[in-house]
Amino acid sequence: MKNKFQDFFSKYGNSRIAIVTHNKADADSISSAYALNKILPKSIICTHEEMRLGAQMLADKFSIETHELSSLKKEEFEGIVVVDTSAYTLVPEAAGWKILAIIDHHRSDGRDMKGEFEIIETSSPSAAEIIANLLPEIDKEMAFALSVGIISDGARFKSSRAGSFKTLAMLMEIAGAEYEELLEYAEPEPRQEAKIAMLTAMKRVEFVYAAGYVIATTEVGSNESDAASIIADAADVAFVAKWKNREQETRISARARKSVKVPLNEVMGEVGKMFGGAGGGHPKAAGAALKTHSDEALKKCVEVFIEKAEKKESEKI
Ligand SMILES: [Mn+2]
Repeated sequence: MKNKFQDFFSKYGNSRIAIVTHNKADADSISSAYALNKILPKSIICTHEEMRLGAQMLADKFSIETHELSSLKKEEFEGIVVVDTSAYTLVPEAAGWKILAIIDHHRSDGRDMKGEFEIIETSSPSAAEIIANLLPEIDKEMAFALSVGIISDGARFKSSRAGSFKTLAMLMEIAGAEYEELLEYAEPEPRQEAKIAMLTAMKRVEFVYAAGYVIATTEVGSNESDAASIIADAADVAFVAKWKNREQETRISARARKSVKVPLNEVMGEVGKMFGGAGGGHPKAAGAALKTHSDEALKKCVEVFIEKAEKKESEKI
């Protein structure tokens, strides 16, 4: 992977490049883009839709300047580098752009981007961890940002491996930052409206006990992934839906406990296809965008999940 990155760097290191995060950039995505931006002197960072809170805090701290990909003139750029995703559903604006490189850690379902250079490591808990191990030089600011990316995407190290701790320790030393300070960015205090959204989601929770799992569903107007995380802490699996009227689509955020054997990225991928949308992500944290109303979408999520859980159970016997 290091060699692949070297090849990319010697070919495009001096090109005009737009580094693109997934929509609603999180700390992992923005810190990855920021670190690359620092070593690619003629690059800019593009991000679409409001960033997640931790990402916004990082952007403010380091005065990270971001642009809208759709407002750029293609002919002025060699192409784009996509970080922390490889699916057009999460960056529709990337359609039509030449993709020079993809650096990602998501599973292959829903992956429909093709890059000239592809640095994809699905066993990495974060894109930041991949990037931290690729770059020839890391300064104090990059180290701080990448540390935050690693901590925030690792869900309190639930999905970490030995290398994550090693990388983080190395970065923390460069950053000269304590864990507590990094955590303020990686797990920021939610805004008041986010707390209200989460509690509203909890108030509306419905659940079933099937195939050995407590499966919860609910609807929110915002903060669906925060709501899903908090509800999955009490249940085994949570599917949280948000209906977007303007796009006439439902966004689903799905989270599962460590012990859950059904990969949610597969559930989301399948349900996404059923309703003319797409889905994917990680086994314990996944999402989908669907062209149907939220109640129907949630029903299907539960159905498909149970089907898969029962199949897994019967395979064991
Ligand atoms: Mn990520």
